[in-house]
Amino acid sequence: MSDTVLYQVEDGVAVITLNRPEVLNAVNDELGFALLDRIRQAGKDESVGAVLLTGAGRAFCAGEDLKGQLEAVEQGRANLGDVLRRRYNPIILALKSLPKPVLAAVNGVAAGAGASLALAADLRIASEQASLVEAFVNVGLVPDSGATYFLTRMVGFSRAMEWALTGRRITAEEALQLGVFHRVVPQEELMEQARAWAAQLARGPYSIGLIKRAMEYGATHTLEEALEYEAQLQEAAGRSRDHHEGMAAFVEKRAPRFERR
Ligand code: LHQ
Repeated sequence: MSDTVLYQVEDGVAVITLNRPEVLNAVNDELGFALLDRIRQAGKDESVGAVLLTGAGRAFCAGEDLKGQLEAVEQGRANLGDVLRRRYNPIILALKSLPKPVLAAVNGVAAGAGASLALAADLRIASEQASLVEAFVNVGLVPDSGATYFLTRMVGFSRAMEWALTGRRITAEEALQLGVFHRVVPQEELMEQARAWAAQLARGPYSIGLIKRAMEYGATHTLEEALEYEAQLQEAAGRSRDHHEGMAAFVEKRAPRFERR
């Protein structure tokens, strides 16, 4: 397996680390496909209850590897639509459809498709030095890998347009104010806090996967559709052992012990 993506399971958390620090974890074919494999592996592994996605070195991810991209363009073998369909889009969909919470620990700059990766996580904890750059416009491209979908929903159309058209650096503080980052902590505390938060999420009930689905569905459907979908998922959650355990723990005034069943 490629060492461009590191994978380690501890405390029920699959820690996935993008690992090309010399190019700020820019994504080439090798890293992209390794990342997809690792996300799928975390999905299948029953001992994994949450995923923690981060980057090695001083950056989270600088997006597509522009050096490789330039070479491909000059050799006439670049089809960016294909790159997205084969590599990035499956990664984004794999993260969103994983029935386990995904926490991004944004340890530095997240640019272009690298920012989209952070946005595709369910939650984001970031260091004070982190930033987001919708860098696409700076290299003559359009926002991709879900940027148009995530940003318009997270910060509203007007702000998303400004970020996309300027390609300016969004500080951790600004992202925190707008709710794009959920927590911002000093750099030296980032991984410890991220691991603790992810481990806590991993101890959650079976319904966590359903919650992800319900929230995504509710954000893109009518009230009538959302109500019906909630009813269907609640029926499933209501039959889970963890729901029973949750009620029993409440009545017995103790902490629940969920089994993700
Ligand atoms: C890099 C990169 C990089 C290679 C830094 N590639 N080496 C999807 C599908 C298909 C095709 C195309 O695109 C896409 C979506 C996209 O992701 S498009 C957007 C691609 N990304 C960017 O445009 C971001 C480019 N990088 C930057 O703007 C800056 O590097 C940022 C703002 C991320 C960080 O700036 P600094 O902290 O000043 O670092 P730096 O620029 O000095 O970079 C450090 C090294 O990393 C440097 O290498 P060197 O050998 O000079 O030390 C950079 O060349 C390399 N690097 N990003 N994407």
